[in-house]
This record gives sequence, structure tokens and C-alpha cells, in this order.
Amino acid sequence: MIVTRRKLIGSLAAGGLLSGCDKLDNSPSFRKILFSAEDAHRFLQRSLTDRMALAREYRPDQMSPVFRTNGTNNPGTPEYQALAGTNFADWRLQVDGLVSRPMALSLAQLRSMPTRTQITRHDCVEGWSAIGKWHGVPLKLVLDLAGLRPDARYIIFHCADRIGGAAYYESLDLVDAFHPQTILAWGMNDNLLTVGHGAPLRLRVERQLGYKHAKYVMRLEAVDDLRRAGRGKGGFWEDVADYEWYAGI
Ligand SMILES: Nc1nc2c(c(=O)[nH]1)N[C@H]1C(S)=C(S)[C@@H](COP(=O)(O)O)O[C@H]1N2
Ligand SMILES: [Mo]
Repeated sequence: MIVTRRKLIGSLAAGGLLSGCDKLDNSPSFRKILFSAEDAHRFLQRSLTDRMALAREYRPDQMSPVFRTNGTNNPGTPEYQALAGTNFADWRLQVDGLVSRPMALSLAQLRSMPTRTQITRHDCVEGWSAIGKWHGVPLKLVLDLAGLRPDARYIIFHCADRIGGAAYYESLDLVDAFHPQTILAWGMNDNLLTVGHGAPLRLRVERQLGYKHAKYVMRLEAVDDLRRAGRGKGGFWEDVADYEWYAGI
């Protein structure tokens, strides 16, 4: 909770600690309390502003000639193969959990929504980077359509692939979910997404490391707690290899 200066003065006065302004001004311990409350406020303000800042965007001539794939490059399940076989015509993005209007959106519906294009650098924790151009619908617009309920705190991205038997998934809090560069990308480098890069839909969350950018997204689930998903740490790599849940860059 952010303690405002007014509330702090109010509660000190109510507690009989203050009798007048000179006492307020002259008390060193009060000045110390006041100072730390303002510091905390400034700190919270600054960290929020930092998290809302935009990731750098690049010019087309700075794009990497080759953008490698990493992790799963084809989920390979019969269900996924069937969807891919008809160019994802029957694929639907499920949006459920703590939303007022659970829905299933087709690729055509997602592509008809406002599109954001951004050229950004992808940084993988394994030590490689690549600059690519991404096209997609801002996640915020999809969440607004479904109507987040007031108890929603996180968005879980359920993916079509499994690694060593465990389903790949990731999650974001609402600061990142509503960030203007957080998009559900259906296109890359002026084309539709390839299977290797996560077709038909993958997350781009440009202020975080590569493993947060869930590919093969099948379902968005709004939740109030991450502990009930997977092994409870908010993502596949967080569960199996102790990767940080917040992978800010
Ligand atoms: N579903 C799914 N999403 C995933 C992965 C994965 O294995 N499965 N790998 C992650 C990692 S570690 C990286 S670096 C990027 C790689 O994206 P790319 O294949 O488009 O380069 O996808 C991320 N998203
Ligand atoms: Mo990665």
C-alpha cells in the first residue's frame, strides 16, 4: 500500500503525536518517517514507470537475415497436425477463467482486429538474439473483449506442445498483459507465422526474455493465483529449471 503524505500526517495527528505545524517541522523522527514514505512512493512509481516503458524498436534494415527457432519447432501431436492441415481454419483461441464473457476466437477474427507491427530484438536466455518483425493483435484488446473480472491477476498462456511430457505454458501479470507492445502475434516478417515460430499464434512480450514468449497458444486463462497451474511456478521453465518468473530485460 502506498502511504500518502496526507494519510500519514492525518494518522499521526489523530494519534495525538502532533499538536501543531512547528512540531511537525521540528521533529527529526517525523521527518524521517515522512521521508521514507515518500521514498517508497517514488520507488513504486519509478518501478511501475520502468515496467511500462517501451522496448526498443528497430528499422527494417536492422532485421536479422536469419531468425532461428528454439525449443519446440513443431508440437507434432495428432490434434495439432489436424489443425495445421487445414491452415488452422478450425483452430480457436479459447479465452476463459476469470472473464465475464468466455469466448473462442478464430484466426480470422483475431486478424480482423487492430494490428500492431513492431520490429524488436528477441533475447534468449541461452545467449542468442535476433531482430524480427511481428504482427499481431494487442493482448489488451482481446482481454477487453472477454472482460476481465476484478479478481483476475494473471493471464496464463496454454500451449499445444509438451516437452518431456509436461505441457508448455507461461504467464504474465496484468502490467505486462496490458503493455502496448504485448501482442498475440499471428505474423512474422510480413508473412503468417510458420510452424517453427509458433503458428498460428504466439505471444510477444518485448520487455522479457525469450522463454516467456509462448508459441502455439491455444488458450488464455485469467486467474487470481498461479499456484494451481502446472507445478505452480507460473511457467514451464520456471517449473522445471527454476527460471525466473519475471524475466525482465
Ligand atoms: N510453446 C512453446 N513456446 C516457446 C518455447 C517452446 O519450446 N514451446 N520456447 C521458448 C524459447 S526458450 C524461446 S527462445 C522462443 C523461441 O522462439 P522462436 O522459435 O520463434 O525463435 O520461444 C519460446 N516459446
Ligand atoms: Mo529461449
